[in-house]
Amino acid sequence: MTLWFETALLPGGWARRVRVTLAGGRIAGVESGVAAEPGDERHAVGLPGLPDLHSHAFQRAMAGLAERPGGVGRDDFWSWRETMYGLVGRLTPEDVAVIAAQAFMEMLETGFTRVGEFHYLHHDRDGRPYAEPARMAAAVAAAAAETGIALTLLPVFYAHSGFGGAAPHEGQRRFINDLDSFARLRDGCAEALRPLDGAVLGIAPHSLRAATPEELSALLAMAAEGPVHIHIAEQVPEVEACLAWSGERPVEWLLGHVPVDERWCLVHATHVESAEMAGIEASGAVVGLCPITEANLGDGLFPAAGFGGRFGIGSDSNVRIDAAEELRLLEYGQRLVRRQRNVLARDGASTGRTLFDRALAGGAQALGAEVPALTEGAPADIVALADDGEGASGDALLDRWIFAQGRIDSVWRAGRQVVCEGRHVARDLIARRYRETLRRLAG
Ligand code: NGQ
Ligand code: ZN
Repeated sequence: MTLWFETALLPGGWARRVRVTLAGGRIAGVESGVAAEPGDERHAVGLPGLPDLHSHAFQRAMAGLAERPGGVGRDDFWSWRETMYGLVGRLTPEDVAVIAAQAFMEMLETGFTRVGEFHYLHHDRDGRPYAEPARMAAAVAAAAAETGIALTLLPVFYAHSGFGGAAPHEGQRRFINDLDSFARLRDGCAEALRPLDGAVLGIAPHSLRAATPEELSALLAMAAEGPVHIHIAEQVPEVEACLAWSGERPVEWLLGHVPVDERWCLVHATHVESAEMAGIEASGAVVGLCPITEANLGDGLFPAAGFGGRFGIGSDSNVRIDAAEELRLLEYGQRLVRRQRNVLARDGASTGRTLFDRALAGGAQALGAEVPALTEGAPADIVALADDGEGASGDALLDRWIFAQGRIDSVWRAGRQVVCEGRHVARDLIARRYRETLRRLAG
């Protein structure tokens, strides 16, 4: 099959009148400056698909349902977490498959073609492992297969409720493993990924709260290659608890005690000082920024303007799934605190182009995937923006999509068209099933 774009972003920059031939899930050839041929499918603007490097798909089921202050005292991240644990207590593997399919479908519709699923809901409602330990991971994999999104599965090791190996809480019972049960779970995850095209298996110590230094070393020995993700320094009380435990800040502790390198994704890294930022840069690790969730949860703001290292974007709690909006909010947070414009633009490119390129490269690195590109031999993971008729060209097309108006028309993943005229090809079925599941969970 051949796609023809009026304009497309190629590795060397923007080109006009571009023919992209797809074969076997990959790009078999790219020609620019050519006319469309009969039978070519014509589109306006071609882009590589973005990676969504951090998701908890099941949390999509509480989107918009925690937006009133609950109980007594201050409403914050920790009270939100109690609400989230309430949802965790009720979900079956069938529910998780349905909810994840809705989330993954929405990701594809907004231009994400790969997701990093930071997966920690492992056990049954009593906290007992399922007969197949990776039963829940298989539900996530089924949702990826159904929607077509590429999956980097990050099975999460979670053993404690706080620094220094504190015992887990009751609300965390579905997450908990020791190193042996986790090794079995990870084998089950590898099995669950086998039928998927382009899947990657990583590993994720949940946070420095949930894994001890000894457990971290054992996990790194267990997964000698592949991505390593960890939540870090998202909340001020977490930084304070880390200082009390170790005398060091979370990122400072991690960089000083663990061999952090290009395999690593430091999710959030919100509360960092300049020496910690320089350390992350030097390590080659990716910072996993989740601007919508970080705003929603009142986490704070990562000082992106002073950071020269690698980053990608994630939809995290999935309270709202929108690739362009994540990038826009990342820039707007910086504008609001610095009272400046175009803070993250660099190398003479526009802000939209800079954000897009950095999130593409950083996201792919964090997910252990090739950097998506419209080039021969690359996976055919392609997004087509509709023509808005306003005459923009080049980087201004990305600026319009991210900061103004833009509409995704089509998405191909591994050469298969999964979004057509802005809608996932299985939207009716996936969305109907999802609504039924949510009504049942609410009832
Ligand atoms: C999570 N989410 O694991 O889903 C976490 C909350 C925690 C975010 N950090 C739980 N956004 O960190 O303990
Ligand atoms: Zn998270």
